[in-house]
Amino acid sequence: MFFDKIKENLRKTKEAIDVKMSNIFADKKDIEEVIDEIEETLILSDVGYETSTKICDKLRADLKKQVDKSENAIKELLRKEMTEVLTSDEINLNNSINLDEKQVILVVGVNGVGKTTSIGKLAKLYKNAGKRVLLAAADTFRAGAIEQLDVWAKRNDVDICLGKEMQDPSSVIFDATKKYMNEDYDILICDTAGRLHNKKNLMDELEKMKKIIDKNIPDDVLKETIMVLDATTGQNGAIQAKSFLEKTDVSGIFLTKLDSTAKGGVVFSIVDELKIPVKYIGVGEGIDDIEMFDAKTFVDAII
Ligand SMILES: Nc1nc2c(ncn2[C@@H]2O[C@H](COP(=O)(O)OP(=O)(O)OP(=O)(O)O)[C@@H](O)[C@H]2O)c(=O)[nH]1
Ligand SMILES: [Mg+2]
Repeated sequence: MFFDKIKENLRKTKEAIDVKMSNIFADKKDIEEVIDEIEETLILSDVGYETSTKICDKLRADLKKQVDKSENAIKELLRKEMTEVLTSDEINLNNSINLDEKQVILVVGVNGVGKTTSIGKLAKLYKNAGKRVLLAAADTFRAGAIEQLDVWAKRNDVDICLGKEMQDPSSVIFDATKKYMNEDYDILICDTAGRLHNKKNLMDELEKMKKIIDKNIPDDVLKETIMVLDATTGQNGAIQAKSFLEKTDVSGIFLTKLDSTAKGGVVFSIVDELKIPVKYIGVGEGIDDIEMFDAKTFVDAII
C-alpha cells in the first residue's frame, strides 16, 4: 500500500525512465547499444551527464562478469548501481533522520521552492511522532510570509514565534531559540526568506542566523540546515544548489514537487555531485504529502 502510493507519486518520473527503457529492449540490439541508450535515457531524465556516465560505466563492467544479459537482469543491476549512488560512503549519512532526536532545523532555499509548505509537513511529521514542535517565522521580507507559516502552525496546533514584517530575521531566530530552550521543546523549525534585496544580503543573513543558533543552542541538540529544492527545475535546480552551497553549509535536502515532474532523476545528480543526502521528499501540496527519503524504495519506484 505504502509502496503503491510512492509509485503513484513518482509516476511521471517512472514514465520518463522506465517506459523508455522498455522501448530500448523491445528491438533486438547488441549489449553496447542497449547500455548507450540507457545512458541517454538517464541523461534526458535529469540524472545528469556525469552521474549517468558513472552509473553506466559500472553497469558495463558488471555485465561483463555475468552471463545473464536479459532485460530483467540488466534492470536489476541498474537498480543496484543507482541505489549505490544514493548511499555511497562519501555522502554524509551521519544524519539519517531520527525523529527522536532534539533538533533545530533552519530551512533555506530560493523563493517559491516550497519552504513554508515543507515546514508545515515536517511539523506534522514530528508532532505525530509525539514531539513538542515550535516554528519560527523568520521570513520577514516577503509580505504575507509570516501569516502563511502561522496558518500551518494553526493547522498543526503547534506553537510559533511570529516575526513582524521587515523585522531583522535574526532577532526572530534569537527569540525562537530562547523560547525553545526555556520551554524545553523538542523540535524548532525556522522558515527563512527565499529572496532579499540581493543574493549577498540573503547569504549574510543566513550566516547570521546560524551563528545565533550555534550560540543559543547547546551541542547536544542536533543542528540541521535543510535546503529545499524544487524538483520541477531539474538540472537548473541542481546548478542553483551548487552555487548556494559555495556560500553556506547544508546538512540535507528536502526535494519538493516530485509529484508534478518527470525530472525526478535529478535526485541522483544532486546526491552524487553535492554529496549531500536527500532526507525528505514532497509529493503534493497537502500536509501529509511528505516521505522520508529511502534510496531503495525510490529506485524501485522509478525503474
Ligand atoms: N505539487 C506540489 N506542490 C508543492 C509541493 N511543495 C510545495 N508546493 C507548492 O509550491 C508553492 C510554493 O510553496 P511555498 O511553501 O510557499 O514556497 P516557499 O519556498 O516558502 O516560497 P517563498 O516563501 O515565496 O520563498 C505552493 O503553491 C505550494 O503548494 C509539493 O511537494 N508538490
Ligand atoms: Mg515561504
